[in-house]
Amino acid sequence: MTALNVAQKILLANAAGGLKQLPAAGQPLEIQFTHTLYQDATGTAAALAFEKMGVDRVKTTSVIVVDHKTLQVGFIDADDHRYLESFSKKYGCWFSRSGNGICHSVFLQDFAAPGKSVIGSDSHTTNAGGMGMLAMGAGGTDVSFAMAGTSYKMEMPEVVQVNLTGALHPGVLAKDVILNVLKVIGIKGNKGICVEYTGPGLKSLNVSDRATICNMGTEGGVAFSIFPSDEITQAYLTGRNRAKDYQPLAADAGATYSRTIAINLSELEPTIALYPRLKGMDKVKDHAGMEIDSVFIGSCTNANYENLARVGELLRGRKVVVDTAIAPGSAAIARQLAAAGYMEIFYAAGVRIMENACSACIGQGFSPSSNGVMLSTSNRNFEGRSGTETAAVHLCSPATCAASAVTGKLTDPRDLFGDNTELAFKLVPPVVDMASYTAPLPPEEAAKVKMHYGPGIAPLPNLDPLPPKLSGEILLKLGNEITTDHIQPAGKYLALRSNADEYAKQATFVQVDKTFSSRAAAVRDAGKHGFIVAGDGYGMGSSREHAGLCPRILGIRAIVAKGFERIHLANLANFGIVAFTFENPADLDTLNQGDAAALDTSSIESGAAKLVVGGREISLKLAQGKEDIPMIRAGGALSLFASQMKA
Ligand code: MIC
Ligand code: SF4
Repeated sequence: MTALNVAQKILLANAAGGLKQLPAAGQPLEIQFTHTLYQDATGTAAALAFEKMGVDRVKTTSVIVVDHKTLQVGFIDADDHRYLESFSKKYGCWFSRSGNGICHSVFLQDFAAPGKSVIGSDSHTTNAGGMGMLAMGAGGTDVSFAMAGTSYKMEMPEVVQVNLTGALHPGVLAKDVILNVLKVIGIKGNKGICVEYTGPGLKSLNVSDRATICNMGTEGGVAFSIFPSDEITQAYLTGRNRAKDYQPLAADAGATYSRTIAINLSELEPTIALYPRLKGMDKVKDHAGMEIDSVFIGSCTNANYENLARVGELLRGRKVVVDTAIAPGSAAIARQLAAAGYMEIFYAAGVRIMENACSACIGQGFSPSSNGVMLSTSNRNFEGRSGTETAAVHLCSPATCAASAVTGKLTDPRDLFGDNTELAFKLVPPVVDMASYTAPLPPEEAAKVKMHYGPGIAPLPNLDPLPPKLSGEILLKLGNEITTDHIQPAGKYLALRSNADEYAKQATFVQVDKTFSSRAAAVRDAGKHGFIVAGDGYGMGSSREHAGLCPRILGIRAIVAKGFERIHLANLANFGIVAFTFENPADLDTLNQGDAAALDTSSIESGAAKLVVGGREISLKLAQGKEDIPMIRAGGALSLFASQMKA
């Protein structure tokens, strides 16, 4: 029998239909997920899609968490929460209400289990890979189909090994590890790979550290990251009264990988990812002294007990000199911090304690000032994400953030506290409180639940089939690394997630070109079709399917780019937008916004098509899989589903 690595083992264990042997890398593979996760920003649209599927009860362990839209200025957020709560009760899910914590933090602590699999409507669902779980992010429609019991189609990834040796020095944290891994793999073009962590260095990383590392693998665009499940995993689960969920998971002797990256933890230093889009990944000491205006310590990446307790030790008896906020990852973490005395230290240091939610990570409060410089422990620093377009947000570890909050300048924590400062912190028992969730109702009770639809919740639009001939104009020409925050920004627009028409009208590409949505709607209303052309890395970042749905509502039927990121490419197919790459990437230079363009879609099954611009033919390659074509032709996943139901 072939020796398997951990990634291959977990894929095989969760493959649909009792598969005996995995396909070669790049070949189709279907996964039957055991768990699913929705959060409130993507969850309403996903739940509306689930309701259209006519299934009475979810087929997976399904967890729904309110964590993104918790500002509740006006009725819209609260209505969405109520809708999700009623959905959760009606269809048999676990519900975690506002304040209970960030979806990935609560999922890790109370639901993630080694050997199992989760697909979530949030790109950082990968966090649970730290528990030896197959954990992937996807668009909400894909998650809803998985909840309804359908297998998820993906390509068998190549498995890249990151072999860890040595041990981290005090003041160097898991965040520094992943920033250094990202420095090697880059932030785009990794859609066909997954990452497996191996080596003697594993022993110095606890489950929270491992989750931090898997969480931010998403920033590299990899399908998922995974750690083995060992005695450290077992101790974590036992501490949370979940010893029965433990199962060991290790690579077979002689398992092979497509590539190996060697990281010696002892050589790593505090690292900073500069604004925007994780530029730099430099040593903190190379930028030490940079003036800062504010510090945010939170997010699903590293707002865990161990990291925040270390922050507590760094702040003990000190005062912060810049506006500093801490948002614990969950109520359980906040209560553990309180029990250990760290909440008192935070308040005494002058820190603002925020809700146990996404908070400033997604521009839901604590936006920096104009031209401000913020240090943040979160995982993304896309343009405008903080809510302040002119501000720069640099990403670093909680230790670097805490040291810098005390000095008011970017500071290597070892400079403030000494190279040998053991960041030992107080360990108190974790807080386990399953009563903080609403557990799935028994079917008889679930059947009686009445759904709550607030006035801000609009049904999903019906999407028409792809015409055989597209003809219209290039509405937008874009460069490289267009993120989903460029396409469909969050921040103050998050409230519109439950009303896709309005979200499209007000927000699509608003940061790039304020005229886009009205120009696109005019082309659409004239019976023509809009095209977008772009560089490499199109659609990086979030799993938000509105970045596919809203452009589609505005009449975009085809996008041509030098390269696409994985989740977004699937979202485009789910909403009936056909995606192509250039046969010759230099052709992008010859195209301009406003050019009249036409495209014959009648034979895209061949994998090729021509974009006709000013009499010239530009050769294109289909970026989506051929198996996606029926869905794209039908107008999207739900349109295809509806037509199959009728047949
Ligand atoms: C993010 O971190 O960008 C988000 C907000 O959590 C998104 C989901 C969303 O857009 O609602 C993600 O990571 O997928
Ligand atoms: Fe929430 Fe930020 Fe994590 Fe996204 S990255 S789930 S916004 S904390």
